Amino acid sequence: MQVPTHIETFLFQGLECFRLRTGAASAIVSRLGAQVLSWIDADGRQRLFLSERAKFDGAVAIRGGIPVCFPQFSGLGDLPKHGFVRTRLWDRVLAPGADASASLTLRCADNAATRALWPHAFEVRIEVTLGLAALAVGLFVRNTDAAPISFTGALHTYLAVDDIDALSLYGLQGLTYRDAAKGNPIRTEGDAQLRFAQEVDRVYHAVQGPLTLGDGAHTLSIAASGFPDVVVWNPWQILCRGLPDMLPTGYRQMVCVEAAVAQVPAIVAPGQEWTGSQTLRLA
Ligand code: TA6
Repeated sequence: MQVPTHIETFLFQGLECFRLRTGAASAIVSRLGAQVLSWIDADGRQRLFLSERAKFDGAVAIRGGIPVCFPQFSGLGDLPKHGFVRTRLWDRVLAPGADASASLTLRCADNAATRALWPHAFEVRIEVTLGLAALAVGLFVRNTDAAPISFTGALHTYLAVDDIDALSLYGLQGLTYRDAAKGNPIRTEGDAQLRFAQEVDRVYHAVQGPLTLGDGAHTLSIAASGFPDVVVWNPWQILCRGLPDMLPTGYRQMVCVEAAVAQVPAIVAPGQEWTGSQTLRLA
């Protein structure tokens, strides 16, 4: 059966956005940051967290959805935290029949402002594909410079959570991780399920298989390719109170499970392209 797909442009929170529809599922992607801001599944359930206090003025990154962190993950270098493309206006890459597609591609490239911070020529693209029961986001990093480029980054996915006390993340047991919430020691995950009862900020290395997020009756499979690391973040109560763009109780409604290049930077030769993706699938 052919599933109807459609893309339209519209204003959301004053931002130029695209709405993708595949059957009864829909997603919203902002030109600002090429950020997915909403994914509503075919049952009408919102799967991404977007803070009620998120700022949409472009001065700071939008708190929620799927921010694109590039060319630096977090504070792993001298650039602004999480790089500089979260507050860039990206352009749509239009192909014939694009408005009847289930996929949207946005691009941004170096300019004088990025070269002042990071002296490299590059082009990055984000491709968002909405399926009936899945959302996939691809990141493509093309080196348009004459010398190799090296970057870290992430798809900083904020997932909506019903009950943080009942939440479990499966699939990390046996992996080493850097515990950023505890002063960065390297540990090995001993538990089959990660539960949330305090601040969690961990970079898991060499993640192979898909992870499973159990949220009461709702289960999500989280798979990645190309990205070697997975970052799991929940600020919990005290840090959350210090975030001006979060409700004090916002940490109870979200968890970030991020596809990342963090431990070892990716190196892209001139003229080459690096590709990574994250797929969220209803399970
Ligand atoms: O990915 C986890 C993390 O690096 C945390 O340390 C936390 O700071 C979070 O990202 C949010 O960063 P942001 O710059 O968006 O406030």
